[in-house]
Amino acid sequence: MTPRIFALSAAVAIAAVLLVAACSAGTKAAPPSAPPTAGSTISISDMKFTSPAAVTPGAKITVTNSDGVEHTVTADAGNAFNVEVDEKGTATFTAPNQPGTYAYHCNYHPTMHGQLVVQ
Ligand SMILES: [Cu+2]
Repeated sequence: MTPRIFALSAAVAIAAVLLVAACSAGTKAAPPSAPPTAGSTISISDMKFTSPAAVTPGAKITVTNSDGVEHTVTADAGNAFNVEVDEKGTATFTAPNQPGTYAYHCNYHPTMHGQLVVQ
C-alpha cells in the first residue's frame, strides 16, 4: 500500500466514523414521541356538536364553529364549563378535573345538545 492510498483510506475511515457518530447523535437528540392528543376538539357544524370520544381531566378543549351564527358550549349542570364561540370562530376551555359524563347545550339553540366524557 503506497502512503498516498493509505492516507486516502484513513480519511475515508475517519469520515465514516464521523458519519456514524453524527447519525447516532441525531437519533439520541430526537424527542420521544408525544402521547396522542387527538380528540380534544369539539366541532360545531350545521347546528350540531361533534364531541371527542373522551378527554383527560383538565384537558384543553378547542371548540371550532363552522356555522355562520354564534354558539355556546354550556354544561347542563353546575358551572362545569361555559364558552361562547363566535361565528366561524374558535374558543377554548378547560375540561373538568372530575371524571364523568357532562351533558352540554347551546344557550342560543335549545335543540343543540352534546356530551363531554372526561376520564
Ligand atoms: Cu347554537
